[in-house]
Amino acid sequence: MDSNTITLTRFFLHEQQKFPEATGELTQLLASIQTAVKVISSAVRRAGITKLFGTVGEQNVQGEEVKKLDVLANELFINLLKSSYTVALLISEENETIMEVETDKKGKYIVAFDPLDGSSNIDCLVSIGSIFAIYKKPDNTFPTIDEALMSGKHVVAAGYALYGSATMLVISSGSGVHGFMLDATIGEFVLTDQNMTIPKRGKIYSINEGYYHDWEDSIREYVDTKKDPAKGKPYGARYVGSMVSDVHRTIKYGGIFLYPATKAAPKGKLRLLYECVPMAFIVTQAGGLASNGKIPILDIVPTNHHQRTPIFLGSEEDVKEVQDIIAKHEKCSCVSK
Ligand code: P6P
Repeated sequence: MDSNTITLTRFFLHEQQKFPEATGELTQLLASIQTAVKVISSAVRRAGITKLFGTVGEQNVQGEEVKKLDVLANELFINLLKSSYTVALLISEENETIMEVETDKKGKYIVAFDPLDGSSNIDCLVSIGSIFAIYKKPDNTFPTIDEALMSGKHVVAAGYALYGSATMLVISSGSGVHGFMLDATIGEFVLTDQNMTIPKRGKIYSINEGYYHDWEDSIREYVDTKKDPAKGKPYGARYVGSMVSDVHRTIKYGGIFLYPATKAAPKGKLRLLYECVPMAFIVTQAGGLASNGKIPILDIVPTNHHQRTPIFLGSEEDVKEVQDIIAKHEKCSCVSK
């Protein structure tokens, strides 16, 4: 433990000095999120002992079985965000409606979050995560419920926590992507990966091949080329089934993560505001690309706070390759009409 350790809070206090107009509220908000993640990390690692595995016997707005840890994580995010005095509106994967913070605690930010993503993996000890995006109106006024739906262009910061072999927070506030490992001996997130950048091309593709026969022809063609030695050295296949794990590996090693539309999920499965936008913001800040197959994820203007979207994100050249195949099939289908 050196005497000059850069903790997460110290790092963002320094970052905010670059902006004379900074009020310190974003740093205050990130500190609250950090606390929620520390408690969730502890709960996840002790879930088996404290009987926090299993379900609560209800379904959430997404129609998914609610796990006990989902409830705890969601309540932690809500309580800590509200008590940060920086947030006006909360959008949670676990809550059907948008939550408005009471007036005396209100701030200028909107936080959209998935408090515990990948919860189907909890009971078998596979890595899971928390994902968040922080939005703000250009004029810094407090948003009303009617102003809650903003595109990724209004994101001021985003991040994810990975509860894996270590607990790591990866955050961007628009000046690069930075990774902080939780040092449980001192209860602090310490800077370990400054300015994370994604390789221009990778050697891994990440998709749930169980839906192969459900995909569009373009996606089948893309995945087939990744396996075909005649088209170049085949890629490796990796798929955890927890978005945070699959995206973190993609940033670290390069390659592409794909969750396309399927017959079961014609608009894709992953949610725009609190899964795809935060991951797209981070991957873009790391020098990669994130699109719905046609336009950047960050350009999509939401019409519903739980809406879903197909997503293709990762190394620039890999995402461009799948976009080109999608465009080719679109062109062919237009011609054949
Ligand atoms: P599938 C987890 O349930 C999740 O929301 C993401 O974390 C993950 O990327 C995706 O769903 C996995 O979905 O259909 O492959 O099981």
